[in-house]
Parts: sequence; C-alpha cells; structure tokens
Amino acid sequence: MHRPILIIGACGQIGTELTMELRERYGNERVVASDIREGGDTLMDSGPFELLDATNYAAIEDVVMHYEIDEVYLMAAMLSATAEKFPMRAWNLNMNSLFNVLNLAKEGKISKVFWPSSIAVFGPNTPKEDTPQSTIMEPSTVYGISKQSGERWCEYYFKKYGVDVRSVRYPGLISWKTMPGGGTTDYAVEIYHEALKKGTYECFLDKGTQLPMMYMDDAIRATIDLMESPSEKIKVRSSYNLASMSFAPEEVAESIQKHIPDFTISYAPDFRQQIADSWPSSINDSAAKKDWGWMPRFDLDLTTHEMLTNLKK
Ligand code: AKB
Repeated sequence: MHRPILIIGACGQIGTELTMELRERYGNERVVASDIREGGDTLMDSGPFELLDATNYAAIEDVVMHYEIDEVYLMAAMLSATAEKFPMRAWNLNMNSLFNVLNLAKEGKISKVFWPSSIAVFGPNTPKEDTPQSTIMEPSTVYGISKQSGERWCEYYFKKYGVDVRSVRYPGLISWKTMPGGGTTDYAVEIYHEALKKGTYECFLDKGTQLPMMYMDDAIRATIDLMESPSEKIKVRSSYNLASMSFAPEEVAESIQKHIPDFTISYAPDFRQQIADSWPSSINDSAAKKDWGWMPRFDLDLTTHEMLTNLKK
C-alpha cells in the first residue's frame, strides 16, 4: 500500500488533476489535498482536504504529522505574469514554500518531494531552439529567478543532505478541468474557451511567438512516472527538461479551424510578450527520455480534439 501523500496547492491548474490521478492510483484516503482556498466539488468530496498556507512551516508540519505523510508534491506558486506585478510576494511564496518542504525532508519527517520548475528558468541568452538540459540560463523574470534558485537549492539539498527531491521544467500546460492563473502561456487554454463561446479570440501574445507546450495528461503522467522511478535512475536533481510540442498562436488557431472553420484570431500583445520572448521556443528533453523513460503522447491536433470535446460537454 502506498504511504500517505500531501499535495500543497491542490486546487490550482496542475494540483487538481494531479490530486485526482493520485487518488485514483493509490486510494482517496491516502492522498491529502491542501490549498489556501477550497477547490471544486470533485476534489473536495473525493478525499481529505486541509486549508494550508504553503509559507507556514508549522502548519505544514502539523498536517504531515497528523496524516503520517511520506511524500509531498509542492504545487503552490505564483506564475510568471502575476509575479511581475508582485515581485516580493512571488519570491516569498515561491522560495519559502520550497524551503519548508525541503527542510521537512532534511529532518526526516517526509521521505520524497516533488517540486515543479519551468521553462521560465531560461532567459534571453539561452539557445532558443532545442534548448539543452544544461546551458546558459540567466532568467529575466521574477518567476524564472525563483525557479532557477529553487533548482539550485533542490540539487544542494540532495547532495548535502540526501533529500530525495525530484523536479521537471514544465512547459505551458493545456487543460480543460481547471483554468490556469497568472501565466504567460495561459492564452493556449483561453483560446479554446473563447473559440467555443465567441468563435473569436484576441491573443495577448503576437503571431509567431513559438513556445513549448504540453497537454495536461502528459504532464501528470510525467510527474507520477518521475516520482515512481527508482532513485538511482534520477541523475538530474535540479530539474529535468520536459517537452512534447511547440507552437505559435496561429498554429492553435489553424488546429481549432479544423473543427470550427469560422474561428478567427487577432493579436494585441501586452507585457507578457516580453516574458514569452525571453523563453525558449523548443526544448531538448533527451535526459528525461534516457533516465526514466519519458515519452509524450499528445500533439497539437490531439490536444485540440480533447479540449474542444471536453469543453463542449
Ligand atoms: C507560466 O506561463 O508562467 C507558466 C510556466 C511556463 O511556467 N505556465
């Protein structure tokens, strides 16, 4: 039987689907969801839930002790666009929550940690195409700086204290169950909602802005596969590059037009354009493929099919 798991930030875009998949695999009672606010009915009604502030060490420790938690997935974070508006709040949340969880592991109170990094760790001086696992980073956003620092700390806690921490650099994630919030890649979710509602979408990123993206099912599978891999296979303890597809807004529009021929897109780039321009357009994820067998399943057209079919329901 799997030992109890705690998900911090369980009501967000990734947390919701991760919680439900882990409950499906390991049993509802063994997966404790937590967040600063309550989530949707499916999550709240399917298993234990705790209101929890990720920056409060003592509160996390209480939950860990109470449920005899063994693994923590720390999904709480402020994303790239919001973090540019609230730099200090973003830094506090993104870093303190990570230290809280790493320190619980260092003290032997939990034995495994998942912490998400992002393609935002890369910056304008990074090779843009087929971005390697190890390369120049120099992130230029608050969020990217927090994720890169987090990666360094993860590797440090692994090497220095033997903390079993695992991480992937998520690209933009596309899902229909829960909306993303405050990210630069959020357009790739909004566009499907607007296509069905209005038949048109004004994109906050410009035509030609190619970014790495992934359908949520692939991201959840990658996360759990990484956590289930034997420790000796995990060679990278900062964070793994992860990729499945890369596209620009007009390519999503074309994919949507295969289902909704009259759909139109227009462009009104805002401050998020500069963030997007500093990120890679495609990612080399050969290390994840080699070390723990990562393989994506969803391309753009399959993603579009899944998004439109499920949102229509
Ligand atoms: C964002 O846009 O901030 C996130 C990310 C790529 O980490 N989706």
